[in-house]
Amino acid sequence: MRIDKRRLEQSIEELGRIGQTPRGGLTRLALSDEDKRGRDWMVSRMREAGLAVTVDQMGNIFGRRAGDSALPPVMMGSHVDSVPTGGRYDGQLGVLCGLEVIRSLDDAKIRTRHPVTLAIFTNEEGARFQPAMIASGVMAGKIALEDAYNTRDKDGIRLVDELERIGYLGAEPCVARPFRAYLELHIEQGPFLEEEGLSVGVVEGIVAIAWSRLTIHGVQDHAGPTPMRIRHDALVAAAEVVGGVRRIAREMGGDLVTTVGNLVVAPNIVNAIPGRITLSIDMRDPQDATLDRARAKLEAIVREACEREGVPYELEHYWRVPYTPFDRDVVDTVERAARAAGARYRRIRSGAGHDAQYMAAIGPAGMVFVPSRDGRSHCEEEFTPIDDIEQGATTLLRAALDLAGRA
Ligand code: HGY
Ligand code: MN
Ligand code: MN
Repeated sequence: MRIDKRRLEQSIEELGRIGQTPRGGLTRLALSDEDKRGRDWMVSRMREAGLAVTVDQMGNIFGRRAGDSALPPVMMGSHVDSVPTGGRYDGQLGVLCGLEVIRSLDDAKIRTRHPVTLAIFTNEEGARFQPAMIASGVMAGKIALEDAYNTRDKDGIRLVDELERIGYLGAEPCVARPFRAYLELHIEQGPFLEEEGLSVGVVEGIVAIAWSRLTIHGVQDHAGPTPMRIRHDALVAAAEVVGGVRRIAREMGGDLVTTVGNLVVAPNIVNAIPGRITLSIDMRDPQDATLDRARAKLEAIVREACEREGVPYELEHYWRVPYTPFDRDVVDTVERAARAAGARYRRIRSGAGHDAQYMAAIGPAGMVFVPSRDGRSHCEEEFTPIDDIEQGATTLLRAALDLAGRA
Protein backbone atom coordinates (compact mmCIF):
# COMPACT_ATOMS: atom_id res chain seq x y z
CA MET A 1 0.00 0.00 0.00
CA ARG A 2 1.27 3.47 -0.84
CA ILE A 3 -0.05 7.00 -0.55
CA ASP A 4 -1.03 9.24 -3.49
CA LYS A 5 2.08 11.37 -3.99
CA ARG A 6 0.48 13.87 -6.41
CA ARG A 7 -2.55 14.45 -4.15
CA LEU A 8 -0.23 15.03 -1.17
CA GLU A 9 1.96 17.39 -3.19
CA GLN A 10 -1.16 19.32 -4.19
CA SER A 11 -2.25 19.65 -0.53
CA ILE A 12 1.20 20.89 0.53
CA GLU A 13 1.00 23.50 -2.22
CA GLU A 14 -2.55 24.61 -1.36
CA LEU A 15 -2.13 24.88 2.41
CA GLY A 16 1.33 26.40 1.91
CA ARG A 17 -0.23 29.32 0.05
CA ILE A 18 -2.09 30.41 3.22
CA GLY A 19 0.41 32.75 4.87
CA GLN A 20 2.96 32.35 2.09
CA THR A 21 5.78 34.92 2.11
CA PRO A 22 7.03 36.61 -1.09
CA ARG A 23 10.13 34.36 -1.01
CA GLY A 24 7.99 31.20 -0.84
CA GLY A 25 8.28 30.66 2.90
CA LEU A 26 5.48 30.79 5.45
CA THR A 27 4.38 33.17 8.18
CA ARG A 28 1.33 31.70 9.86
CA LEU A 29 1.62 32.66 13.55
CA ALA A 30 -0.59 30.83 16.04
CA LEU A 31 -4.17 32.16 16.21
CA SER A 32 -3.49 34.83 13.58
CA ASP A 33 -5.89 35.42 10.68
CA GLU A 34 -3.64 33.24 8.51
CA ASP A 35 -3.78 30.49 11.15
CA LYS A 36 -7.58 30.74 11.12
CA ARG A 37 -7.62 30.38 7.33
CA GLY A 38 -5.23 27.43 7.54
CA ARG A 39 -7.35 25.79 10.22
CA ASP A 40 -10.56 26.37 8.23
CA TRP A 41 -8.91 24.85 5.14
CA MET A 42 -7.91 21.76 7.15
CA VAL A 43 -11.37 21.39 8.75
CA SER A 44 -12.97 21.46 5.27
CA ARG A 45 -10.59 18.73 4.04
CA MET A 46 -11.24 16.68 7.20
CA ARG A 47 -15.00 16.94 6.71
CA GLU A 48 -14.66 16.03 3.01
CA ALA A 49 -12.82 12.90 4.21
CA GLY A 50 -15.83 12.04 6.38
CA LEU A 51 -14.07 12.67 9.69
CA ALA A 52 -16.05 13.67 12.79
CA VAL A 53 -14.42 17.01 13.67
CA THR A 54 -14.20 18.35 17.24
CA VAL A 55 -12.33 21.32 18.79
CA ASP A 56 -11.18 21.42 22.41
CA GLN A 57 -10.63 24.20 24.96
CA MET A 58 -7.14 24.94 23.59
CA GLY A 59 -8.31 25.07 19.99
CA ASN A 60 -6.81 21.66 19.24
CA ILE A 61 -8.68 20.17 16.27
CA PHE A 62 -9.45 16.43 16.05
CA GLY A 63 -10.84 14.53 13.04
CA ARG A 64 -11.94 11.03 13.91
CA ARG A 65 -12.24 8.19 11.36
CA ALA A 66 -14.68 5.53 12.63
CA GLY A 67 -13.48 2.22 14.07
CA ASP A 68 -14.60 0.20 17.06
CA SER A 69 -15.62 3.05 19.36
CA ALA A 70 -14.84 0.90 22.41
CA LEU A 71 -11.15 1.00 21.40
CA PRO A 72 -8.73 3.93 21.88
CA PRO A 73 -7.75 5.68 18.62
CA VAL A 74 -4.47 5.66 16.77
CA MET A 75 -3.66 9.37 16.56
CA MET A 76 -1.57 11.12 13.91
CA GLY A 77 -0.87 14.79 14.51
CA SER A 78 1.29 17.86 14.35
CA HIS A 79 0.71 21.61 13.97
CA VAL A 80 -0.14 24.20 11.31
CA ASP A 81 1.25 27.31 13.00
CA SER A 82 4.69 28.48 11.84
CA VAL A 83 7.50 30.76 13.01
CA PRO A 84 7.80 34.16 11.28
CA THR A 85 9.37 33.73 7.78
CA GLY A 86 9.47 29.99 8.38
CA GLY A 87 8.92 27.14 5.95
CA ARG A 88 5.87 25.30 4.66
CA TYR A 89 6.97 21.86 5.93
CA ASP A 90 7.53 22.27 9.70
CA GLY A 91 4.32 20.94 11.29
CA GLN A 92 2.16 21.32 8.23
CA LEU A 93 3.72 18.26 6.60
CA GLY A 94 2.79 16.01 9.51
CA VAL A 95 -0.82 17.13 9.43
CA LEU A 96 -1.10 16.71 5.65
CA CYS A 97 0.60 13.29 5.68
CA GLY A 98 -1.87 12.22 8.38
CA LEU A 99 -4.71 13.40 6.14
CA GLU A 100 -3.17 11.56 3.18
CA VAL A 101 -2.98 8.36 5.24
CA ILE A 102 -6.70 8.64 5.95
CA ARG A 103 -7.48 9.36 2.30
CA SER A 104 -5.37 6.33 1.27
CA LEU A 105 -7.20 4.06 3.72
CA ASP A 106 -10.46 5.25 2.13
CA ASP A 107 -9.11 4.64 -1.40
CA ALA A 108 -8.24 1.08 -0.37
CA LYS A 109 -11.63 0.71 1.40
CA ILE A 110 -9.87 -0.42 4.55
CA ARG A 111 -11.73 -0.38 7.85
CA THR A 112 -9.58 -0.41 10.98
CA ARG A 113 -10.31 -1.91 14.40
CA HIS A 114 -9.11 1.12 16.33
CA PRO A 115 -10.48 4.48 15.21
CA VAL A 116 -7.88 6.72 13.53
CA THR A 117 -7.78 10.36 14.62
CA LEU A 118 -5.99 13.28 12.96
CA ALA A 119 -4.91 15.98 15.48
CA ILE A 120 -3.83 19.58 14.93
CA PHE A 121 -2.25 21.16 18.02
CA THR A 122 -2.40 24.88 18.75
CA ASN A 123 0.72 27.08 19.05
CA GLU A 124 3.32 24.35 18.79
CA GLU A 125 6.02 26.83 17.80
CA GLY A 126 6.06 29.06 20.87
CA ALA A 127 6.77 31.88 18.41
CA ARG A 128 3.77 34.06 19.27
CA PHE A 129 2.71 32.62 22.64
CA GLN A 130 5.08 30.92 25.02
CA PRO A 131 6.06 28.30 25.78
CA ALA A 132 6.18 26.07 22.71
CA MET A 133 3.89 23.02 22.49
CA ILE A 134 1.57 24.80 24.91
CA ALA A 135 -1.63 23.02 23.82
CA SER A 136 -0.26 19.47 23.95
CA GLY A 137 1.29 20.57 27.25
CA VAL A 138 -2.16 21.42 28.62
CA MET A 139 -3.51 18.11 27.32
CA ALA A 140 -0.67 16.25 29.04
CA GLY A 141 -1.45 18.05 32.30
CA LYS A 142 1.97 19.76 32.32
CA ILE A 143 0.64 23.29 31.77
CA ALA A 144 -2.46 24.64 33.56
CA LEU A 145 -5.28 25.70 31.23
CA GLU A 146 -5.61 29.07 32.97
CA ASP A 147 -1.87 29.77 32.59
CA ALA A 148 -2.11 28.93 28.89
CA TYR A 149 -5.21 31.11 28.52
CA ASN A 150 -3.52 34.08 30.14
CA THR A 151 -0.20 33.91 28.28
CA ARG A 152 0.21 37.05 26.20
CA ASP A 153 1.96 37.79 22.91
CA LYS A 154 4.41 40.69 22.52
CA ASP A 155 1.47 43.08 22.02
CA GLY A 156 -0.14 41.98 25.29
CA ILE A 157 -2.94 40.01 23.60
CA ARG A 158 -4.09 36.92 25.56
CA LEU A 159 -4.13 33.48 23.97
CA VAL A 160 -7.72 32.77 25.07
CA ASP A 161 -8.99 35.99 23.50
CA GLU A 162 -7.38 35.05 20.20
CA LEU A 163 -8.88 31.56 20.35
CA GLU A 164 -12.29 33.18 20.75
CA ARG A 165 -11.64 35.80 18.05
CA ILE A 166 -10.82 33.20 15.39
CA GLY A 167 -13.66 30.90 16.45
CA TYR A 168 -11.57 28.02 17.81
CA LEU A 169 -12.31 28.22 21.53
CA GLY A 170 -13.81 24.73 21.67
CA ALA A 171 -15.95 23.16 24.39
CA GLU A 172 -14.22 19.76 24.52
CA PRO A 173 -12.09 19.47 27.67
CA CYS A 174 -8.37 19.62 26.81
CA VAL A 175 -7.43 16.60 28.90
CA ALA A 176 -5.51 13.35 28.42
CA ARG A 177 -7.56 10.57 26.85
CA PRO A 178 -6.39 7.02 26.13
CA PHE A 179 -4.88 6.44 22.69
CA ARG A 180 -3.50 3.25 21.13
CA ALA A 181 -0.53 5.26 19.85
CA TYR A 182 0.35 8.78 18.77
CA LEU A 183 2.41 9.09 15.55
CA GLU A 184 3.88 12.33 14.23
CA LEU A 185 5.60 12.71 10.87
CA HIS A 186 7.93 15.71 10.85
CA ILE A 187 10.87 17.13 8.93
CA GLU A 188 14.19 16.39 10.64
CA GLN A 189 15.23 20.05 10.69
CA GLY A 190 18.86 18.90 10.82
CA PRO A 191 21.45 17.58 8.32
CA PHE A 192 21.87 13.89 9.13
CA LEU A 193 19.33 12.07 6.94
CA GLU A 194 20.28 14.04 3.84
CA GLU A 195 24.04 13.64 4.53
CA GLU A 196 23.58 9.86 4.69
CA GLY A 197 21.26 9.69 1.67
CA LEU A 198 18.36 8.42 3.77
CA SER A 199 14.68 9.26 3.30
CA VAL A 200 13.23 8.22 6.65
CA GLY A 201 14.27 8.70 10.29
CA VAL A 202 12.87 6.33 12.93
CA VAL A 203 12.84 8.70 15.90
CA GLU A 204 13.85 7.17 19.25
CA GLY A 205 13.41 10.26 21.44
CA ILE A 206 13.60 14.05 21.82
CA VAL A 207 16.22 16.12 23.64
CA ALA A 208 15.58 17.94 26.92
CA ILE A 209 14.77 21.64 26.40
CA ALA A 210 15.19 24.60 28.79
CA TRP A 211 14.01 28.16 28.06
CA SER A 212 15.02 31.14 30.25
CA ARG A 213 14.28 34.84 30.07
CA LEU A 214 16.80 37.47 31.27
CA THR A 215 15.73 41.06 32.04
CA ILE A 216 18.53 43.57 32.73
CA HIS A 217 17.78 47.00 34.22
CA GLY A 218 20.38 49.56 33.12
CA VAL A 219 20.36 53.32 33.74
CA GLN A 220 18.83 54.90 30.65
CA ASP A 221 20.69 58.09 29.87
CA HIS A 222 21.93 60.43 27.15
CA ALA A 223 24.62 58.93 24.87
CA GLY A 224 26.48 62.24 24.68
CA PRO A 225 26.97 64.11 27.95
CA THR A 226 27.10 60.98 30.17
CA PRO A 227 30.76 60.22 31.03
CA MET A 228 31.76 56.55 30.59
CA ARG A 229 32.74 56.24 34.27
CA ILE A 230 29.15 56.67 35.51
CA ARG A 231 27.35 54.49 32.95
CA HIS A 232 25.32 51.39 33.71
CA ASP A 233 24.60 50.08 30.24
CA ALA A 234 22.19 47.12 30.11
CA LEU A 235 23.25 46.22 26.55
CA VAL A 236 26.95 45.94 27.47
CA ALA A 237 26.03 43.38 30.14
CA ALA A 238 23.70 41.60 27.71
CA ALA A 239 26.45 41.40 25.08
CA GLU A 240 28.69 39.60 27.58
CA VAL A 241 25.85 37.19 28.37
CA VAL A 242 25.30 36.41 24.66
CA GLY A 243 28.99 35.57 24.27
CA GLY A 244 28.84 33.55 27.48
CA VAL A 245 25.87 31.49 26.27
CA ARG A 246 27.89 30.44 23.20
CA ARG A 247 30.93 29.71 25.44
CA ILE A 248 28.88 27.31 27.59
CA ALA A 249 28.19 25.10 24.56
CA ARG A 250 31.75 25.37 23.28
CA GLU A 251 33.30 24.49 26.67
CA MET A 252 30.84 21.72 27.59
CA GLY A 253 30.81 20.22 24.08
CA GLY A 254 28.93 17.00 23.40
CA ASP A 255 25.40 17.45 22.05
CA LEU A 256 24.65 20.62 24.06
CA VAL A 257 23.24 23.50 21.98
CA THR A 258 22.64 27.01 23.29
CA THR A 259 20.94 29.92 21.53
CA VAL A 260 20.03 33.53 22.20
CA GLY A 261 17.33 34.10 19.60
CA ASN A 262 15.43 37.07 20.94
CA LEU A 263 16.87 40.33 22.30
CA VAL A 264 14.82 43.48 22.89
CA VAL A 265 16.51 46.83 23.64
CA ALA A 266 14.70 49.80 25.22
CA PRO A 267 14.52 52.55 24.15
CA ASN A 268 16.50 51.17 21.18
CA ILE A 269 17.60 54.51 19.66
CA VAL A 270 21.00 55.77 18.58
CA ASN A 271 21.50 58.41 21.25
CA ALA A 272 20.24 56.81 24.46
CA ILE A 273 22.15 54.43 26.72
CA PRO A 274 20.00 51.27 26.84
CA GLY A 275 17.86 51.21 29.95
CA ARG A 276 16.22 47.78 29.70
CA ILE A 277 17.09 44.55 27.93
CA THR A 278 15.18 41.30 27.69
CA LEU A 279 16.79 38.30 26.05
CA SER A 280 15.90 34.64 25.61
CA ILE A 281 18.14 31.64 26.25
CA ASP A 282 17.30 28.25 24.67
CA MET A 283 19.46 25.32 25.82
CA ARG A 284 19.04 21.66 24.76
CA ASP A 285 20.80 18.38 25.45
CA PRO A 286 19.89 14.68 25.47
CA GLN A 287 20.96 14.53 29.13
CA ASP A 288 18.89 16.42 31.70
CA ALA A 289 21.89 16.46 34.07
CA THR A 290 23.98 18.25 31.43
CA LEU A 291 21.25 20.85 31.04
CA ASP A 292 21.30 21.41 34.81
CA ARG A 293 25.07 22.01 34.69
CA ALA A 294 24.67 24.37 31.75
CA ARG A 295 22.01 26.29 33.64
CA ALA A 296 24.35 26.72 36.64
CA LYS A 297 27.05 28.11 34.31
CA LEU A 298 24.50 30.48 32.78
CA GLU A 299 23.57 31.83 36.21
CA ALA A 300 27.24 32.51 37.01
CA ILE A 301 27.83 34.25 33.67
CA VAL A 302 24.78 36.48 34.14
CA ARG A 303 25.72 37.34 37.72
CA GLU A 304 29.31 38.32 36.77
CA ALA A 305 28.31 40.34 33.68
CA CYS A 306 25.66 42.30 35.56
CA GLU A 307 27.83 42.88 38.65
CA ARG A 308 30.64 44.21 36.42
CA GLU A 309 28.24 46.71 34.84
CA GLY A 310 26.38 47.43 38.07
CA VAL A 311 22.96 46.54 36.66
CA PRO A 312 20.25 44.57 38.51
CA TYR A 313 18.58 41.70 36.63
CA GLU A 314 15.99 38.93 36.80
CA LEU A 315 16.76 35.52 35.29
CA GLU A 316 13.59 33.42 34.96
CA HIS A 317 13.75 29.71 33.99
CA TYR A 318 10.19 29.42 32.69
CA TRP A 319 10.05 26.28 30.58
CA ARG A 320 11.63 22.85 30.87
CA VAL A 321 10.83 19.60 29.11
CA PRO A 322 12.85 16.49 30.03
CA TYR A 323 14.61 14.16 27.59
CA THR A 324 11.77 12.07 26.20
CA PRO A 325 12.34 8.50 24.95
CA PHE A 326 9.59 7.17 22.66
CA ASP A 327 7.67 3.95 23.33
CA ARG A 328 9.84 0.99 22.29
CA ASP A 329 6.98 -0.91 20.60
CA VAL A 330 5.92 2.14 18.63
CA VAL A 331 9.51 2.81 17.53
CA ASP A 332 9.86 -0.83 16.44
CA THR A 333 6.56 -0.56 14.55
CA VAL A 334 7.77 2.57 12.74
CA GLU A 335 11.02 0.78 11.86
CA ARG A 336 9.15 -2.25 10.47
CA ALA A 337 6.92 0.11 8.48
CA ALA A 338 9.94 1.95 7.02
CA ARG A 339 11.44 -1.36 5.95
CA ALA A 340 8.12 -2.54 4.44
CA ALA A 341 7.85 0.77 2.58
CA GLY A 342 11.26 0.08 1.08
CA ALA A 343 12.64 3.29 2.59
CA ARG A 344 16.34 3.94 3.24
CA TYR A 345 16.20 4.75 6.95
CA ARG A 346 18.00 4.83 10.24
CA ARG A 347 17.16 5.46 13.89
CA ILE A 348 17.66 9.06 14.97
CA ARG A 349 17.06 11.49 17.87
CA SER A 350 15.16 14.77 17.57
CA GLY A 351 16.91 18.05 18.46
CA ALA A 352 13.63 19.92 18.02
CA GLY A 353 10.67 19.77 20.35
CA HIS A 354 7.36 18.42 19.07
CA ASP A 355 3.84 17.82 20.39
CA ALA A 356 4.89 14.15 20.44
CA GLN A 357 7.11 15.07 23.41
CA TYR A 358 4.08 15.86 25.59
CA MET A 359 1.95 13.10 24.05
CA ALA A 360 4.66 10.62 25.08
CA ALA A 361 3.98 11.66 28.68
CA ILE A 362 0.40 10.34 28.46
CA GLY A 363 0.63 7.40 26.05
CA PRO A 364 2.74 5.42 23.57
CA ALA A 365 4.20 7.87 21.01
CA GLY A 366 6.64 7.80 18.14
CA MET A 367 7.75 9.88 15.16
CA VAL A 368 8.72 9.51 11.52
CA PHE A 369 11.31 11.97 10.15
CA VAL A 370 11.91 12.98 6.57
CA PRO A 371 15.05 14.87 5.47
CA SER A 372 15.52 18.64 5.37
CA ARG A 373 17.48 20.00 2.41
CA ASP A 374 20.83 21.33 3.72
CA GLY A 375 19.42 20.59 7.20
CA ARG A 376 17.64 23.94 7.13
CA SER A 377 14.41 24.82 9.01
CA HIS A 378 12.68 27.75 10.72
CA CYS A 379 13.60 29.64 7.55
CA GLU A 380 12.13 30.24 4.10
CA GLU A 381 14.67 27.86 2.54
CA GLU A 382 13.00 24.91 4.34
CA PHE A 383 12.41 22.12 1.79
CA THR A 384 11.93 18.35 1.54
CA PRO A 385 11.81 16.49 -1.82
CA ILE A 386 8.43 14.89 -2.58
CA ASP A 387 10.02 11.45 -3.13
CA ASP A 388 11.32 11.49 0.45
CA ILE A 389 7.93 12.73 1.65
CA GLU A 390 6.31 9.83 -0.21
CA GLN A 391 8.57 7.36 1.60
CA GLY A 392 7.83 8.99 4.95
CA ALA A 393 4.09 9.15 4.41
CA THR A 394 3.99 5.50 3.28
CA THR A 395 5.91 4.60 6.45
CA LEU A 396 3.32 6.54 8.47
CA LEU A 397 0.51 4.73 6.64
CA ARG A 398 1.94 1.30 7.33
CA ALA A 399 2.74 2.07 10.96
CA ALA A 400 -0.74 3.50 11.58
CA LEU A 401 -2.39 0.48 9.93
CA ASP A 402 -0.22 -1.92 11.92
CA LEU A 403 -1.22 -0.21 15.17
CA ALA A 404 -4.92 0.24 14.30
CA GLY A 405 -5.36 -3.29 12.94
CA ARG A 406 -7.68 -4.24 10.11
CA ALA A 407 -11.33 -4.78 11.02
O1 HGY B 1 11.40 24.77 19.57
C1 HGY B 1 11.22 23.77 18.91
O2 HGY B 1 12.04 22.88 18.90
C2 HGY B 1 9.97 23.62 18.06
O3 HGY B 1 10.23 24.16 16.80
N1 HGY B 1 8.84 24.26 18.67
MN1 MN C 1 7.33 21.56 14.25
MN1 MN D 1 9.26 24.44 14.57
